[in-house]
Amino acid sequence: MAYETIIIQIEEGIATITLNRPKVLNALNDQVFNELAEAAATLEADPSVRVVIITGGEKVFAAGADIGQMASATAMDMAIGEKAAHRAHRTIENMSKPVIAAIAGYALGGGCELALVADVRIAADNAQLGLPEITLGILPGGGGTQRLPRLIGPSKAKELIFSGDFINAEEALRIGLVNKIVPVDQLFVETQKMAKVFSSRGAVALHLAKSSVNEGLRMDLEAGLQYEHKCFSLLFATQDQKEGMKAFLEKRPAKFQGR
Ligand code: DAK
Repeated sequence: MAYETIIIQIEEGIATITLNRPKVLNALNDQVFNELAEAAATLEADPSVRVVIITGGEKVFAAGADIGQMASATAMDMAIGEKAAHRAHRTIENMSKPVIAAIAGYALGGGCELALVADVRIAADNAQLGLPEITLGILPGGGGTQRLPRLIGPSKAKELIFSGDFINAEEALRIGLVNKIVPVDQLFVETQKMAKVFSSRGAVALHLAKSSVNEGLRMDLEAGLQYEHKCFSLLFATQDQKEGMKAFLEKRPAKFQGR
């Protein structure tokens, strides 16, 4: 598929998806979400890709869903059928590979919600995050009312959702919305560094660790612990487990094959 609103680059097993609608601060319309879903499915199926980075570049991550597209929508338009945003979120969130959001500038509304779908968020020091939907007379409908409280707790999430206020990178780090802050001119270098660490690990162990966390969050603790144990046990069927432990005992770095 030829993409018009995103750019994909793959280098040394690390795929970078860059949102590319600079004139509207990367506002997310259905075309962007459809292309994101398609790209995520394609990268998931590509065994050479080990880690995925989603970014908007150094100026802006995304200023939210495209308000122009949403302004005249009816309740039925919103209620009926699977939404492109939900499909994109689900496809990205369910990838077996780690997904890192590299955030510079605004990550607002649907932009913040897209970042919430990633496994890890790295913020540039110029990042501003928020869920301003309330100021438009709506609520965060792309998972914000669900994923944000699970990440930072309901009380702080409600404050952000009810006020619509933007927060800077430091506040985002303080409340656990992002994992780290880096100078904006180091955003891609630092994100690549983290991606390289992830890509050096065993792909099956990464996949099952991610699944264990994500699925576990949908279960009660006892069911989650049982699910974790199934994932853990399954890893003893992999060559990577044999290699990882053998390498430790032989005092050398492991060479994982992702099998
Ligand atoms: N949509 C469309 N265009 C946008 C936009 C957006 N979200 N954000 C900015 N733009 C456009 C502006 O209209 C302007 O276009 P021109 O006037 O040049 O044609 C251009 O980008 C530059 O923006 P500004 O001139 O406003 O730039 P400033 O630096 O002055 O301000 C700003 C930057 C980010 C503070 C401001 O643009 C702003 O407040 N933008 C809107 C932020 C916002 O309210 N975001 C939340 C949108 S609602 C769902 C899935 C998702 C969602 C809902 C449901 N389902 C699956 C059901 C998500 C909803 C949302 O995200």
